[in-house]
Amino acid sequence: MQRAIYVRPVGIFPAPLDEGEGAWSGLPLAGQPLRYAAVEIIERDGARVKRRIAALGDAFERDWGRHTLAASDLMQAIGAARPRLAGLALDRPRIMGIVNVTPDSFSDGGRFVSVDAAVAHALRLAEEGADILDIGGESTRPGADYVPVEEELSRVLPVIEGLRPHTEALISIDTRKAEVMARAAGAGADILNDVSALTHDRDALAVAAQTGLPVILMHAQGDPKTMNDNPQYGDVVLDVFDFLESRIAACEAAGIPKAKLVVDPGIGFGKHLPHNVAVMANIALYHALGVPVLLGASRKKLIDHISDVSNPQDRVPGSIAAALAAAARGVQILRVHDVAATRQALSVWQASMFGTDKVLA
Ligand code: 9MG
Repeated sequence: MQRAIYVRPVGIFPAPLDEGEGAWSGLPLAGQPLRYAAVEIIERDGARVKRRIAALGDAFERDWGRHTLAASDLMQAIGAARPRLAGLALDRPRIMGIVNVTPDSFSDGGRFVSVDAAVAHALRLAEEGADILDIGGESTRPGADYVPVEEELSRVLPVIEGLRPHTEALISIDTRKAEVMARAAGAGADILNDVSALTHDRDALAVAAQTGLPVILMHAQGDPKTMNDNPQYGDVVLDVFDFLESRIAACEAAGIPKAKLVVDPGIGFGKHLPHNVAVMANIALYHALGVPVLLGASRKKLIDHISDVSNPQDRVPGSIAAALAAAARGVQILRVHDVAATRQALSVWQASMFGTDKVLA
């Protein structure tokens, strides 16, 4: 369903270390040490979309007519601290390291197809500072072929079983298939990461609910095989919001509480360059969904489109730029290939942003 009003926090800045009583310091952003100073109010009526920036005072004083309650609910959702995700505090940006257990992975060329190599790679990412290890056995890069369930299970289960006793990092299973979700949960996975937001497999909602695990709901338009042929949107930023909001509602109706959900706008999934950059520039809008936000831009094609870097392994600087821009907008989880480089960049970004290396250590 299409919303009539959306609110995006803008003017995001580090919270003053000493927020003296009565001192104005903006409004809180998702329980992070960040504040916002203004909002973009977006009104939508069919194809008509009106955007305007309002200072917080104006936003509160103005009568938004029949939208007043909705606007205030959205601002409430933007401000609320997010609960821990599988025990992980989300008051600072967290790193999800990518472990592709696929022969055709788009960026590591299938280098980690053997179980031992995949486990060793994952443990190295954990050493380098990954909070979450995302294990995937089906490539979802544009044009990728479908992988049968038995094949996917044979790729990911031994890796999860091999990893579980050796790391305290959280393990997420990147899959669209209900059976893989259930078996991965049994093998010790902590989080489900579904690029189809539990729409691909008709059993996925029920099975995800049964596992009791948190779920990452990603937006995609179409199936990986053909998704980037001709993606169509009214307004990509708002259409993605509406889709994610409807998937949160579907999860809640299926018994998955909102406290266990994460949303992800799905960079590159049924999106061309203008769609991807619009979503990244407006990513703070998704805080109004009231759940943590994840961004996965690492080594993706959009970096080539922007900077002309055809080899995915040469896209580390662009990947880090995307991650830092997202962190500055309060995005809680960054899905990356290059954990050590991202960790270093985030640490320096945090120190420069907050004036201390202690704030988010
Ligand atoms: C599996 N996978 C590939 N890209 C992704 C992204 O951007 N987000 C999430 N959640 N998963 C992804």
